[in-house]
Amino acid sequence: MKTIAAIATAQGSGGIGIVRISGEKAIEISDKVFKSIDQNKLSNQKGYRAKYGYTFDKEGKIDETIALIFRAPKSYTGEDVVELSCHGGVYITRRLLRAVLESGAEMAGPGEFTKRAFLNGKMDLTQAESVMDLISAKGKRANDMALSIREGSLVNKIEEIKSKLIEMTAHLCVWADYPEEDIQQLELKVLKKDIDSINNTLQKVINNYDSGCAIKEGIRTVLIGKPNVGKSTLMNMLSGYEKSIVTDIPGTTRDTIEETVMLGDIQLRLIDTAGIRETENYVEKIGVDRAKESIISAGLKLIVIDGSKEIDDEDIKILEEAGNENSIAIINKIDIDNKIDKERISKYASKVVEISAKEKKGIEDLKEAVYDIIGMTKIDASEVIISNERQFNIIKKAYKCTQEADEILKIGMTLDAITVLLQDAIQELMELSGERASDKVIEEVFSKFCVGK
Ligand SMILES: Nc1nc2c(ncn2[C@@H]2O[C@H](COP(=O)(O)OP(=O)(O)OP(=O)(O)O)[C@@H](O)[C@H]2O)c(=O)[nH]1
Ligand SMILES: [Mg+2]
Repeated sequence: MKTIAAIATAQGSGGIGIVRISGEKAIEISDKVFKSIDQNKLSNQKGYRAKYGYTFDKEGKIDETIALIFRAPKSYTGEDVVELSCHGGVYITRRLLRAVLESGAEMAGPGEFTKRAFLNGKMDLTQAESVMDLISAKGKRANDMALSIREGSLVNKIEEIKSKLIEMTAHLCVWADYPEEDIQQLELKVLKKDIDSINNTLQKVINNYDSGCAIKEGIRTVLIGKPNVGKSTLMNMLSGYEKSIVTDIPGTTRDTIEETVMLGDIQLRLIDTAGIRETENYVEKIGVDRAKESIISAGLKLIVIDGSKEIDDEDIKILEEAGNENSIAIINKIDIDNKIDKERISKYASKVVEISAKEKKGIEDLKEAVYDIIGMTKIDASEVIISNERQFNIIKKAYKCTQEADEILKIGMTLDAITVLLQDAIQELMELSGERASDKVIEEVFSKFCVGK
């Protein structure tokens, strides 16, 4: 396989920039561009050694550089790898990469380092996919979720299920040689129990998918309510700075304003909107329409009500418009007064919380309500959470097979049919880990990566 190279660090100014080289000739090529100050060649070094020196091209010295050597198979890709760390400037790293390419390496494609790691058995496909998720994680939960899959939580669970399925189909094949009367009831009971347990595990992974997506991508969350109830104050409080203009003039916010904020370790893609009311003002009217439209695509709706005043028909109308699914009624300004009965409005929303956006009170309750709605509180730390559509679809297909096997077993159909279904489930799970994935699937997975990863 050809030796590949790419800039592994972000394109921009930074303390350090790394050019990564992987392949049979990685060390030989590095020796052409790198001179250690002790004159020792990299090819004479063992793995896991770092050397200090300079990199050069035809025009002369490029920069001070540290060369880090990994020897196959003990490297990220499983091949010989050299990482040349120079100062992190766009020009320097590009010049160094050019020198490396001119010395015999070829430019790496998107995700090619990780793809090689996969092809060389350093990781399975789910672990490879988690690398991108780790890089793009924006909060602790997303970080934990990706790292757990990177460390093998998903592949291990799938391996466990697969081994069980293989054992079961092997048994079934043996039984197939005998008349069914000979199969002991007890054995059928064990079979049923095993299928049930597999179904449970797969179903849990499927059920947690939405939470996984919410953790990874953030939840599109809309802030709605009458004018002047404190939507923008809440937005600013959550984002930690004055993103939205706050005044005591009703109708201050005229357009939708978006900001990504963290609530606990969950990311919300928060949208502040114009206060909803009947208005003759042309510009405000457009804003009100936009506010109403934003409700449709929101995964979470925060309806803010001014608690220092009696609730009125307009508040109720907005609550009704938002609906009582994935919605939180927020009674704000409780530092002044709370004239609103929590119970009375509980039927309009999934949750009701009382806060003071101005005095930053009640935010814990808000966080809990959000966690409850997206199912975070139900997730056990030991469970595998996925946020990847490919994985989700495969697990769903495998589940369909095992579930059908369960049904067939219940109605006492032939064991042959069960064997076929369990074998199908095994095939699906092999696609998940990449053992049986087609080139097209593999291409697709790595095409989403950036160059250098
Ligand atoms: N006492 C008190 N005042 C608040 C609180 N939240 C907001 N306010 C005040 O209420 C007024 C309106 O706040 P905004 O955040 O602009 O309200 P809004 O819902 O965005 O209003 P529009 O953009 O006009 O729809 C401002 O004077 C805020 O300081 C609160 O928790 N307590
Ligand atoms: Mg506002």
